[in-house]
Amino acid sequence: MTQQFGDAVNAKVIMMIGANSAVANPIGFKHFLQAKDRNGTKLIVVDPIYTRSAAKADLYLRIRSGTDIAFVYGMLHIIFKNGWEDKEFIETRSYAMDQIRAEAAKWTPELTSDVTGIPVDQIIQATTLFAKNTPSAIAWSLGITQHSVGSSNTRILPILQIALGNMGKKGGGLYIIRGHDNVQGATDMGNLADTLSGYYGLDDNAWKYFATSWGVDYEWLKGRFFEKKWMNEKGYSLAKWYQGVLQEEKTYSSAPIRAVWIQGTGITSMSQQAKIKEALDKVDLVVIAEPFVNEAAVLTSRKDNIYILPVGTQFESEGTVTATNRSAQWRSKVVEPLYESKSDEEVMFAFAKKFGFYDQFVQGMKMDVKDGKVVQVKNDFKWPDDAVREIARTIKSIGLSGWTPERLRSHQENWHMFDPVTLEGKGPMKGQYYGLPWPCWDDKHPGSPILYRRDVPVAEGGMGFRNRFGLEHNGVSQLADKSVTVAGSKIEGGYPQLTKENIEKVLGITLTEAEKAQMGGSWAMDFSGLIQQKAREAGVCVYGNAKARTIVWEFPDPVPLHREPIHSPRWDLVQKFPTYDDQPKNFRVETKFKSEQQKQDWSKEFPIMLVSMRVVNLSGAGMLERTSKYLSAITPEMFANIHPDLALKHGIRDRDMMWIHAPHGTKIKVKAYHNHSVTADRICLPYNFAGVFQGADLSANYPEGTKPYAIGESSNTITNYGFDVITQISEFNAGLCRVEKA
Ligand SMILES: Nc1nc2c(c(=O)[nH]1)N[C@H]1C(S)=C(S)[C@@H](COP(=O)(O)OP(=O)(O)OC[C@H]3O[C@@H](n4cnc5c(=O)[nH]c(N)nc54)[C@H](O)[C@@H]3O)O[C@H]1N2
Ligand SMILES: Nc1nc2c(c(=O)[nH]1)N[C@H]1C(S)=C(S)[C@@H](COP(=O)(O)OP(=O)(O)OC[C@H]3O[C@@H](n4cnc5c(=O)[nH]c(N)nc54)[C@H](O)[C@@H]3O)O[C@H]1N2
Ligand SMILES: [Mo]
Repeated sequence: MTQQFGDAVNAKVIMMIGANSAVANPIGFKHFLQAKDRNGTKLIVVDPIYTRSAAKADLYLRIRSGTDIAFVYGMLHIIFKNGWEDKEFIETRSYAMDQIRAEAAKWTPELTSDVTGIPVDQIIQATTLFAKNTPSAIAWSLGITQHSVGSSNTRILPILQIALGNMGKKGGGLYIIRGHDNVQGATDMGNLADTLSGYYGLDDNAWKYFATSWGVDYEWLKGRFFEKKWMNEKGYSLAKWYQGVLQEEKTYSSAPIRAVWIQGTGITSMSQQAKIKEALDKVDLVVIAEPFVNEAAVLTSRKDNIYILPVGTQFESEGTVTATNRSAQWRSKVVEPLYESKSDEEVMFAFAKKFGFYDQFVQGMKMDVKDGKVVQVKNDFKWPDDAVREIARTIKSIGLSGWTPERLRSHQENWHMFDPVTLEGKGPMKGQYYGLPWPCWDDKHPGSPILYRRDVPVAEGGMGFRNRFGLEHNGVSQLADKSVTVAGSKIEGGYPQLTKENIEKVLGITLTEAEKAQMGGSWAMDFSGLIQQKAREAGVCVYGNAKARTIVWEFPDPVPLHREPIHSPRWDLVQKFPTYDDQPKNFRVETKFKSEQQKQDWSKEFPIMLVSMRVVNLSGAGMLERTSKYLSAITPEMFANIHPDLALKHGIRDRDMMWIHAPHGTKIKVKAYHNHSVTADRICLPYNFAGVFQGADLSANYPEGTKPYAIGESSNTITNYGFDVITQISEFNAGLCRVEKA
């Protein structure tokens, strides 16, 4: 997310595409409503469903699921044709827009309308409103990411903002709205199968850097792996871990997965529930460490070697979480963990002790930097303060270096001293933004509430685009043009990211021998902090001042392309816009694309589109809220929203039970709610239920006294097969089904 919510009042138009924040992020959505009220900001909503957010829109476009790339190209087509693009921005701060322009040329309003289902006049109206009233902003969430083309979706929207010069500005940018309260923090900390913490890549250099910061021997770390080569291999993703157990499709690992440890993540919220059940049944051991009974324990039929360990909630622990706008927030412990439960970190410490690596696990919290070297400075650690210090010392890639437990605590204790719209601190908090939104380069830096602003100095949160992809590509410089000087910078125009090797030349300085001896190889791996110090003195950003690239040459689609969903209702378009080739190795498993998409015309037997939604009273897999009498009373049963025309065609009356069948032979039995938010070609269902599986009530599987007030089918039993080619996120939001009266 490039902005922070308060900045919404500065936008003339906000286009919400693939998000329903009125339900999923009501507090964030309030900022958009305030922008409408206070500033006359226009809201465009693009969604296959007429959502509660759509109900607040000035303009609502009903898009066919999985066709956003086509839609945005349709917008770009009109923009380029009319010359509405920001030519200077494109020329001086972006790379390869000509290739985007060439693709956009194909997307006439007529073709765009045919593919997306949005009428031509609405495409023109929305584009005109959005492009002619800058700064305009985009908000997106899962309707964009949960597709086989999810990663391309997330590229085409920033490209639109670059084309319009809507980046690095108040009122512009991207609201990429994250999910749970700490999803941003969790990914920043490396809860990902394909990076180390702070998005450091899986390579020897990064491992060695972390080994140094953690005060452990690199050879010891290496020895934790079965073979060295696994160290730099992506792991299994949460979306497809079951394949590592079942080994039906080709997998890449030394052995099948034999045990699963589940701590703080849903299992019943993932697609392919039938496969997940099989995998849970098959492994040797299942451990679940959580405040509630994760319904994975209910889904499996196993009777032994399954353990549920009670863990405290957020109210029973202390530390930082990171919000969707990159701001950290200190969280205080309200009570000690209740009854026999333990905090998450205690469980992890006990785990490490049991498996013999506790000393190494906590060593990083006893280390600090002295004369540029990481050395042990104490014999014990204080949780969570020393964990925060370890993070600040290590994670330079996204600029967490300015974090200290003291700074973050003082923000939490002084909420009233921060401006709710700009996040600027007042009085004693002056010179800091609330939560030190990253990048926060050092302990004097205020944080960066809006990314890529060049009208403010780096020391006050400004920066150019990051120089991440080399100095040139196909003979073209990747550095920003001479005219793109960040305010207060000693260097005119673009410059590369700083390394020990180039820093003297780039900044025009001379290092002393002592400085050279202490300095790390690159800004992202410099424990001495000297690179940052020199950069600060020169008004320069350590990561460079580059062009934003609009093509990603290492991806299967360097230029984002529209590709039909794996299960598409338009067989004619499947031929014209086929998906990717099958991926023999996607993370650790074979993943089908074309072979699945083209096997047959799925839409003949399964003509109805399937879209996910959220309900305001339930969150995630829903167990937490379904154990509350009052919250479950709002949605006491699993349901699907279905248009009366479609329902009655199948003899299904309002509140009748119906079967929904998916292409792979799975089915769920749910209550039909006649509803006009959907059209007669699609149905929409919440994903927040579990406890019923393909018609079978699993009530008997709940440990005594733990059955929630509401149980129901998981929509993910019928989520179709399909995964993003880069991230492996499930195609939760596009699929096919058929319905039948139960
Ligand atoms: N069909 C469909 N499926 C989806 C989605 C969709 O849109 N459609 N959305 C997907 C998305 S974006 C997400 S994020 C997932 C979310 O789905 P889940 O990850 O299933 O979300 P939660 O139910 O919040 O699961 C978190 C679990 O953590 C436990 N927990 C809560 N607090 C703590 C704690 O402090 N410590 C520990 N150890 N445990 C705790 C809870 O008991 C709960 O069982 O679902 C995905 N699945
Ligand atoms: N009450 C509640 N709040 C939550 C959660 C919850 O479970 N319950 N979960 C939290 C989590 S983990 C997350 S990640 C966020 C998610 O936040 P949101 O993504 O805002 O939530 P969704 O309801 O999944 O909204 C996605 C919207 O995208 C639309 N959509 C589907 N396919 C497409 C498409 O191809 N194109 C376009 N343009 N739109 C499409 C859907 O119809 C839907 O309205 O919510 C968070 N907040
Ligand atoms: Mo999420």
